[in-house]
Amino acid sequence: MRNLTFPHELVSLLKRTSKLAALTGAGVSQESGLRTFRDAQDGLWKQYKPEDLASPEAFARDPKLIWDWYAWRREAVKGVRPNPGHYALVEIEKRIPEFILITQNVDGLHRMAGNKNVLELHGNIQRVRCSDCDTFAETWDEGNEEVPKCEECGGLLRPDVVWFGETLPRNQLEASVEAARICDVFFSIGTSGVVQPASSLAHAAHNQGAVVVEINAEQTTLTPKTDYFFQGKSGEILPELVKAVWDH
Ligand code: BJW
Ligand code: ZN
Repeated sequence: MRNLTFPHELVSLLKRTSKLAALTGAGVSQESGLRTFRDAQDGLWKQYKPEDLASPEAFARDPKLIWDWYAWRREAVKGVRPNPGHYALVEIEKRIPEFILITQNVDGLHRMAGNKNVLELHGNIQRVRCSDCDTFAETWDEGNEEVPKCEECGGLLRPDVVWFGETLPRNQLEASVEAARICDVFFSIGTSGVVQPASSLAHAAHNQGAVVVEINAEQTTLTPKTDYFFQGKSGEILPELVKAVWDH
């Protein structure tokens, strides 16, 4: 692992800051072995673009295809564990009085790692609900030839995630907007920042005067607006940052 040094002003700011909001994306789970959303897909799913599968139109056109894609991803998520980046965010939550973790990830790894104050903006892949009446399903028959149906109304079951063109869970979005509005420091970690409205949170935080810190393997459209940009893996940079700020 590289030996990272962090600017003194950032270390000193993080020591005294009381309001920090962190937005995470698929890059944070990459080191747990999950593909990022915009990475090329594997195996059976190589021929599809994820953007073309994550929509109500795609589900209406071919519900079985979409159900199978999510069933495959649910299996992939079951076998993975949080990585050092997730655990570093747990350490940060313990040290910052008003810490809020806003995630676009549907994999549940932040809660598994131990973060408490988590807003899941795009839902959770392990939950399944009816596409007609919204009733949650506790169990369903995965091995069926057809998409499993709702016990209440017979509607098709679907993952409880937010697809393109759908609105985000209202309470989670409102709390995220408020966190971006009042925070002193905003972290954007492992997200390409191409999906609205999540990506506008960092810009809102920047516009209200928060210090914006980005950690990403690549530069993004947010990078020019950040106060600090650290290029690399969040599973390496976040633990080093925690050490530099609080382990002295
Ligand atoms: C690492 C790393 C390591 C890798 N360490 N870093 C035109 C203009 C503006 C907006 C729109 C528009 N047309 C339509 C819209 C709205 C649309 C939108 O934003 N579209 C854009 C793509 C153009 N948004 C919506 O529809 C949203 N709803 C909405 O706006 O409602 C109001 C409305 C309704 C109707 C009409 C219009 C408005 C809903 C968005 C829902 C997104 N859902 C998904 C799928 C969830 C379920 C699933 O997982 O299948 O959420 S899409 C997908 O993208 C997923 C992710 O959460 C989200 C963000 O992706 P993320 O996390 O950033 O991943 P990647 O892969 O893009 O990036 C990974 C990053 O990690 C990269 O930068 C790497 O470099 C980095 N990295 N390894 C650190 N180890
Ligand atoms: Zn139903």
